[in-house]
Amino acid sequence: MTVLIDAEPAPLRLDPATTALVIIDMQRDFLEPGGFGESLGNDVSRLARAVLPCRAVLDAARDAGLLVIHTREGHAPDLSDAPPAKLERGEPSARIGAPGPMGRILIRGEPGHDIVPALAPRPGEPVIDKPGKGAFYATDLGAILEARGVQALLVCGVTTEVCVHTTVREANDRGYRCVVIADACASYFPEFHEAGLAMVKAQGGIFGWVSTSAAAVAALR
Ligand code: C5J
Repeated sequence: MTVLIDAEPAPLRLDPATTALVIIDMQRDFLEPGGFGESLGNDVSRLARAVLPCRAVLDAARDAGLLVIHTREGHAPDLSDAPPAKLERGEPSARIGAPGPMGRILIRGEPGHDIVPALAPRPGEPVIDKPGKGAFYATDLGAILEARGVQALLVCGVTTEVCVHTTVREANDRGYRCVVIADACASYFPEFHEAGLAMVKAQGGIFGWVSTSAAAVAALR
């Protein structure tokens, strides 16, 4: 059975059996004080608004039997998967790998790398650890989606114009229909959030569709 999701630039018909929810990088390092986001000088409180809408879509997706995938941006403790160009940015005391209040910044296995408790993955839900901004780069995401016959993605998470956008662009080029859930995404820069969403749906949906958590939940119930 297919469902119709209200979206821009136009409503989209989806088959829940071939649709996955992808929640991008809802990690303590980005959402809580003392992590990577704050080390870059950002006001991390701006991302909190995405948690409840994300949770609403997550609950509806789980109830509807969608494949749910979580991603985390981070690096190996020896930093072997982090390019120098990424490592050398920022104040030396607050760079990737530096010690912080939630452990080493953006390092796998450290408390800051965890997904926030409200959105904790359930056993069986794939968690994609990615060294880059896009969730397809240097990960198994493409193979997982292909193996499950996925054709469309509902995309939530942070930040809108960085990891959400990069992932949607990668997915769009791979042929996936992407629906970005506007209020379940957030940015440290409200104007970048708005511009990022506008870019997705412009030109007839050049990268995909934009919808809301309420519309996604209504479609999946
Ligand atoms: C950033 C992300 N903003 N998850 N990462 O560095 O968007």
